[in-house]
Amino acid sequence: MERAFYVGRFQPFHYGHEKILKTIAEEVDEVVIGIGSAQKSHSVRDPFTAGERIEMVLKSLENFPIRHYIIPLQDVEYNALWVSHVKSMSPKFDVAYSNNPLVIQLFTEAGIEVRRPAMHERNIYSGTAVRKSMIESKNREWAEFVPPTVAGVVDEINGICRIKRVAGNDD
Ligand code: NMN
Repeated sequence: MERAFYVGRFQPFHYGHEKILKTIAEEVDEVVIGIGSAQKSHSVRDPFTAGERIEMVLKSLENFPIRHYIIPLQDVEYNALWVSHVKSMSPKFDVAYSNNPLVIQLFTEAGIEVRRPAMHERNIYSGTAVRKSMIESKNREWAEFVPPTVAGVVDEINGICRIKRVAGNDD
């Protein structure tokens, strides 16, 4: 039985994340999904709360073929302590999946195997691009980058209005 760990901010959860999770599901038996920077919300870079992001991920993985745990992970001030923090919050895992250079460095130094999942059309399916589209879009262009379940959560919480306001672009 092999269990993986995959952390992201999921601001918001988009098709790029879904693709990576499908790859992970082909390679391991279980995955722990860490909702990173859980304490952050209501900013342009981090518009959604940990609870909202948990709902986005959970609803999008309804038919996901392997067991998955979703855990919120607050940031810690000391990068050197982050892996210990993650280990204390997560079910035990055998391998981490990440393309984030800092995450790769910290896990590698801690002796944890890191696999780098292939990224699918990185420039299109990136959180930054989706958030930019949310701020600028007039006709729900952003909704093309996320599963319908995520668009549903964003609508329910009036998320577009929120991100436009915090970006100062709500006129
Ligand atoms: O690649 P993204 O989507 O940004 O996700 C990585 C997550 O891991 C972020 O939430 C980041 O804050 C988190 N992280 C936190 C620390 C820390 O708290 N010192 C270190 C490395 C990664």
